[in-house]
Amino acid sequence: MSPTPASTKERPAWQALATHCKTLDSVGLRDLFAEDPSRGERLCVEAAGLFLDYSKNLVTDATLGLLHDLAVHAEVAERRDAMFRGERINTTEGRAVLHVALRAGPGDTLVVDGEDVGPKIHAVLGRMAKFAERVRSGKWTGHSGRPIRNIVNIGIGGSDLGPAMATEALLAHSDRALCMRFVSNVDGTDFAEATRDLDPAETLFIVCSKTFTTLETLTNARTARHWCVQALGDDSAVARHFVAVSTHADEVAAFGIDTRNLFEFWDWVGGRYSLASAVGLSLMIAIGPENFRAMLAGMRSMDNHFRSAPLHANMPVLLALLGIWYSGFHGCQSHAVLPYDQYLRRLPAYLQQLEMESNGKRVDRDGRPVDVPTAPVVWGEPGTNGQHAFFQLLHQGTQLVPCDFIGFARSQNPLAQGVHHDWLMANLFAQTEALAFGKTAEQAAAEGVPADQLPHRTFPGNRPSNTILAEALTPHSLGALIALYEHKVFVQGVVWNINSFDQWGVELGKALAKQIEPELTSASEPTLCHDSSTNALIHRYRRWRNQG
Ligand code: G6Q
Repeated sequence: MSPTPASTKERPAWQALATHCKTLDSVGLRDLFAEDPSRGERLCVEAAGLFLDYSKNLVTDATLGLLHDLAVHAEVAERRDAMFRGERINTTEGRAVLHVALRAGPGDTLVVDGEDVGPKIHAVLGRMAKFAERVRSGKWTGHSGRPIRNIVNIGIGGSDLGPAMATEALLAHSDRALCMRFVSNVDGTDFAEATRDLDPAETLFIVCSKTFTTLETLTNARTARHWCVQALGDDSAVARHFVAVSTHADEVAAFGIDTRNLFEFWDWVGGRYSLASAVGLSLMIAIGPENFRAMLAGMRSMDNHFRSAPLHANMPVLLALLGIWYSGFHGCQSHAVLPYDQYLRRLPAYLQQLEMESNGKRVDRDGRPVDVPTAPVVWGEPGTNGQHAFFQLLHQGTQLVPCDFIGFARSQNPLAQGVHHDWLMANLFAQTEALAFGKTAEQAAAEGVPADQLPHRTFPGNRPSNTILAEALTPHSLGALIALYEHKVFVQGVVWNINSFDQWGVELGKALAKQIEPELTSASEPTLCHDSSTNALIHRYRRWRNQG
């Protein structure tokens, strides 16, 4: 691979796009669809059971050609292959990035530091499956011999968002007799509310932490241990009510969890890319090993597509390039993810971490300033709820917000002979149409809108969106969807020439909190050396805290 130039903006492919963008000022989606009646059938791609329609984007064939050139010049294919080869592409942490190995097929070879990691991945998956079956069948009993009915995953960030999102997404495929809870926040309310109606004798905690040193997780885990031991009256209860997921057996043992109850993963699995590892144990217990394997198969199927499809017909590459087109050339600073499926309620939060923690960077892989905008703010809510709230801004606001609409042809809950679902999907299609084509003043006037109201009741259109459809929300399609976005993030990171796999930006606040906590709790008034705002806030907190 050739050394990457310092400036992304100065690259010929970027410059060509900048020039091209100016020529599109007067081109709208109405014209593009009128000029090419087959555009809606042409600008789409199907892979791993997902169908992507990207025709309602502000692009011409020339735009797509230039975006393709950008990907070629950024060596997307070469860098993708380096990731799959297990090279240490996470340079600031000196690690390989091999979450794709977690879902490789039994016969596939994926090598890290000369070792084929397949056998150990499958060994852990096998142990997880055995354990999950024991819990699901009631054979794994608590300290007092009662079967486990409640599973509480304690973890945060990458050790929470994936399993929490996927467990909710696959509720319809879950054992409903089990009660699944997720505790992440150091705010005691999270633990208190998650456990208030649970019987400790029937509750299993999964302490999920790659490092096993994370403040929030260890604080919650200690509280959980106290809650459990106090109720069951015996320290040895921990053995039946706590298991761990981590890369650090020593820390797990130091916490007091028997390492026979440890499900391990490896440092080449990044937190936010770890759902397919033992971090997915809570999910596997909820949906069963077979469904978990179906999710892995969905991921694998998207991995294979990403690895083999030509860049111009490669779904993650297309999503990535379209995102770059809007942030880099249209000034878009946010991106909405709009799942038209209530089960995907947590998907926007999951993708928020995936995209913003991976690509919210301002220096390139060599530490030089990046001279183009990187990750936008990712946000969203399920449809149709969002339509009655923030869609106003999407349709008529002053910002351009590209959107991903995600929907399914068949509902898990086809109430009233499918009436609910047909309305849901009618709304999805209607929104993408309204955003793209809007309503002109002439159309509104023809509908009888009074002249003085026309400015308020016209819709500019030209608001871009992708539509992702699958037949149904299943473990397989969810897996494909997750891998799709993982690879989208990867491609964007390559084009922006940033390291998508570190997260140094979360460290400073953590370090300061460690310094401030004793200042909040010390018996004597501390001497504070912060700025005047932080000092005054700490003083006020101490005053009010101690009055209560
Ligand atoms: C994810 C991040 C971060 C991490 C959490 C939890 O990519 O690294 O969100 O997952 O900070 O870390 P532990 O799993 O080590 O507790």
